[in-house]
Amino acid sequence: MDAPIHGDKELYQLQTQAWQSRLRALEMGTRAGIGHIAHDFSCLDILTVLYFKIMRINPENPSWEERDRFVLSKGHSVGALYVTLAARGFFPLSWLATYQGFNTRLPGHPDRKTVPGIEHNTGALGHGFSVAVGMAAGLYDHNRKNNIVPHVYVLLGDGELQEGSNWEAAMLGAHLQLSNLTAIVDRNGLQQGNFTEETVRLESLRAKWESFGWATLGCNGHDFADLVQAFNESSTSDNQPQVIIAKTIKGCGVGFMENQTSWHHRIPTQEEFSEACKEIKKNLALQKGFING
Ligand SMILES: Cc1ncc(C[n+]2csc(CCOP(=O)(O)OP(=O)(O)O)c2C)c(N)n1
Ligand SMILES: [Mg+2]
Repeated sequence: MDAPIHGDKELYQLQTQAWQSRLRALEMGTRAGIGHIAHDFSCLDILTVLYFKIMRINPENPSWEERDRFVLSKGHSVGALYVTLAARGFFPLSWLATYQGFNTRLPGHPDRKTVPGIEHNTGALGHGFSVAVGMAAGLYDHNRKNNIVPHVYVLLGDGELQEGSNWEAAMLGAHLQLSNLTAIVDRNGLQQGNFTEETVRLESLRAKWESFGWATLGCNGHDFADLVQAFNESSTSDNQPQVIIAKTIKGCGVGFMENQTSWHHRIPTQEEFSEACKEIKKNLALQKGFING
């Protein structure tokens, strides 16, 4: 197992990693001419904290039995997962150039058969969460005999929560007292073509999860200190599953993409690509300055 990164520079290092991943996701999606770039930017910081700080994993042995598991229930954000897995060493960075190409190992939604580190195929919204509940139930140590119980993390879209199957899964997770399960809601307020609250209202989301018996936390999904604290706090629950409602911005990091419904399917033009690269590279350079300074 890789040692976690420690020390004062840790948050800067995580942030730098996330900017680097944004650049890769932008290049990958633009080259492929297909993908969900703005959605990737919404959850990239969450994935960076999970894979570089929180989860017990071993990229050299992706099927290590004691590993923590991650399920990307909002499977359309697979671009964010690919750049994170590659940066973490699950597969070579060179694979990213094949994203969504002919005979690629990196298709437009997660495929556990072709990509090391992917636990479950997703893409049809409203399914991944039920699978994660099943995984956590299977791994749960009912007799409290083992020191290490693998933890299951699952990332859900907020629009995805309009699928009823999620609430059946939430009920079961609480009933089984799955303290080894953490759901994260990518609460960007947008779904396909509109705002969630104008499509099917979700609020008060926190009260809903609480009433389903989940330990419920909120955080800023782009603030690394806040994210780390939320994950640490969530792990203290001993008889409840936990949910972190992470307030995010769809398109976060590229001004003209942020919070725009039009960026659900759009791919940048050459001009937009250059502008987006400039913005990301500026932030990347700033972060690197912090680390070196
Ligand atoms: C069952 C199902 N219905 C429709 C879709 C098409 N679809 C892909 S992304 C998306 C919007 C999801 O919104 P949200 O969960 O908020 O994710 P975000 O767009 O914010 O990343 C939809 C409807 C799908 N993948 N699965
Ligand atoms: Mg959303």
